[in-house]
Amino acid sequence: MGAIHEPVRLGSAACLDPARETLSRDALAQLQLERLRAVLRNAWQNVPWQRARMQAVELHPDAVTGLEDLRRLPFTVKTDLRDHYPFGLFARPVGALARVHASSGTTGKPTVVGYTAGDLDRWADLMARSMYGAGVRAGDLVHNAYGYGLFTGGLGLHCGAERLGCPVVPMSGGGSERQVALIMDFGARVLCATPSYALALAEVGQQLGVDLPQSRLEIGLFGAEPWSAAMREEIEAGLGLKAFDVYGLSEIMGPGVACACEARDGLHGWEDHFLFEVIDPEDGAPVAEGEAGELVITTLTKEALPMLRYRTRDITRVTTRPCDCGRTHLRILRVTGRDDDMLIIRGVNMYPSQIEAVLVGRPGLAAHYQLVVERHGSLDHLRVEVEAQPGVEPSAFDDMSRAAAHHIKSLIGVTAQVAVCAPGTLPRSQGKAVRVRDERSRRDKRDQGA
Ligand code: DLL
Repeated sequence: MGAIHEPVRLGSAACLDPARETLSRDALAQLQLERLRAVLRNAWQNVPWQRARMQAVELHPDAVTGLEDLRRLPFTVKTDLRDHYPFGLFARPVGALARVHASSGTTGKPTVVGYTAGDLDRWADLMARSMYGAGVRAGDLVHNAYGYGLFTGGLGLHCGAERLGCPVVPMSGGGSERQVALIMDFGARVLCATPSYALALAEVGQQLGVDLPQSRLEIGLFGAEPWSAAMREEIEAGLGLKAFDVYGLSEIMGPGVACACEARDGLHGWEDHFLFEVIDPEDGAPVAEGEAGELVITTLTKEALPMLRYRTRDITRVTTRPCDCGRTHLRILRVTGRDDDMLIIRGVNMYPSQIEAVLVGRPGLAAHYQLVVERHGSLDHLRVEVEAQPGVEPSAFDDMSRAAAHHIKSLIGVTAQVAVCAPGTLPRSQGKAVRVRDERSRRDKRDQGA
């Protein structure tokens, strides 16, 4: 648990929608089955590609008798959306949509997602439910520093806050000095941002001599990228608030698919709207509850873009154990990284977040870091660049580097060269942080004369 410990309110009193949020597991499964049939019918009737896939495994929506029938369907992956760019997997004509969003992706075409008015309505409800679970209440001023635009973060949090009855300051990312000034002047109680941008705001506050921990901020809703427990403590100390993890992805809805409650022991995944599976990423087989694997999500109520067994690439564990808060919906434990972010350094598999967990909080080191993967001859080489905290003597950098490399080796098993650098030298994020600089492909391109 983080730096701030507070008693947890027990029971359903702290739910926005207690009837739904505390349904028995049996009642939830029954509701899921009814909704699964409806979403399969929607896909069958309106998305020819989906119907063909159902026909191929002889799964007619009306013949579904149990949730396990879904397992007969193949997975959906991101490239399926790209292959049907822009609207080929939509179950509604473009004219019937209320909004589109898209995620940029690093290569090729963006992934485009669409919403009916009903989808937006349910999204706002779920986002409001998530925020309420984290302690946000009607009337709280919400400073929203997630990017507005095609990214789902800005508008997702915005509409959820409005649905809850909260006034919103629609800042978007960037312009950090102004953000700090307005947090102080307006007296926001809630900050919404990526964890890396929240940390950047804390730093700018310090540089400006503004005492952000003394501001009226009390709650932070941070997500859209992996972040460690150590990072949470840094952010809480730097901003003087309690930090909550919020998870989601555009293909499924956007933010608010899952969110931490006041117990902060995992993120409740809203099972009345989504069906969660965890699979072995290698062979697609289900893993036992509590085991790490790839999260697969089926939307149960999406009209415009029903997603069946979508492989998120996110690695996590889930539990259906009762939560202290009284909610019955399963909990997704911290998402430690994406399958496709995994690095293999001389045969050792690792995620950038593991390095973060080792480095952040070590004496003298700041929470600003970047991983650089290079190729030395035929071998991959990992260099970790991490900033020293302001005030640390540069003469101490070498010893700090050696100590950090030793800890990385003993805790993760990876040999890394650590370069402790001066404060302020690494790039700061305004949204999702870029944690890995892969210099291998650059070298390859140079070699090919590109
Ligand atoms: O990042 C939606 C979002 C916005 C979530 C604001 C939370 C807050 P995408 O841009 O489609 O959507 O990226 C989705 O981001 O598959 C994860 O890999 C990662 N991600 C999202 N939330 C978390 C989190 C938004 N809390 C991808 N922890 C997902 C770790 C997260 N990773």
